[in-house]
Amino acid sequence: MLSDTLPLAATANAAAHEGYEAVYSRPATLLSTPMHYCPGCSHSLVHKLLMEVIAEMGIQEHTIGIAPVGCSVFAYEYMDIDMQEAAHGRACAVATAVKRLMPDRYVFTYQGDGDLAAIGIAETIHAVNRGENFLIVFINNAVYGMTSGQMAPTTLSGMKTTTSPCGRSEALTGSPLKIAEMMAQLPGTWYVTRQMVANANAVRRTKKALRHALEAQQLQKGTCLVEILANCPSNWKMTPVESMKFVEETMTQTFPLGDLKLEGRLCK
Ligand SMILES: Cc1ncc(C[n+]2csc(CCOP(=O)(O)OP(=O)(O)O)c2C)c(N)n1
Ligand code: SF4
Repeated sequence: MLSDTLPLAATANAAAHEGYEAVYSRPATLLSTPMHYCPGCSHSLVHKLLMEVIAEMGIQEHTIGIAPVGCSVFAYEYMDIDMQEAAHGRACAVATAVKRLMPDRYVFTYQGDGDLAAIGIAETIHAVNRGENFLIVFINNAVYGMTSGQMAPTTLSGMKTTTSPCGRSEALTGSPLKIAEMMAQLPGTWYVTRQMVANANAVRRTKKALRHALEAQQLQKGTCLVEILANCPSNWKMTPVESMKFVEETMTQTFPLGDLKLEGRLCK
């Protein structure tokens, strides 16, 4: 049976292969607006996962997302939920206000590493330290994507960026900031995990983590943070396939995957 929600192109394609069942469809929470992301960019995949979770939980009318400044600045054009734009780095401050004013809503921020770990690090730490009851979706692609690939706090040691053309030097700029590890140390966090979307299993685990984090909001026990290792093929100057391989084989060396805090307790 073909889904009514399938876009025309997919329907036509499936119809051309009679006898086959269409298994992929767009969740009702994800608008059909063409996305502006570069081909192969993780942002679009994470948008889809997040929207699938919200659709599956039946909380479309009860969720408010806070959009960042960065490549995902137009997230509100794609997610069919209530959304509020925040100034660069201020998503956690805005989310604090939204959640406190409307405690019955599911609230999440969606932030890149420039947004969360650089300009917004103060807002993030203080919101988490207060144990604000929302979800932070942290997209770590190791660079400032939107502004053409400058070094971010999470840039890997030795990684070349437009502002570290010879490779990031720890002596000059410190070591990559491990946001998930830092946040897990704060008593305000309830659930902290690091995932990626570089292969099918990892995609499934990321979706599970997002669902777990949103469900945890009902408990009102504190902040949940899902860090997702992402690619930026355009600024890394790699093909999408090469960039996903880089995430899987190189980024995970600096940023190990897995849960760091479960039910308010450190895992490792
Ligand atoms: C107050 C302020 N400072 C700087 C900028 C410029 N700026 C826009 S996006 C961005 C970095 C975005 O990088 P990141 O958060 O990692 O997201 P990505 O684009 O990689 O998804 C910067 C510095 C801005 N828009 N506002
Ligand atoms: S510049 Fe990088 S992060 Fe931004 S859309 Fe392109 S690939 Fe994605």
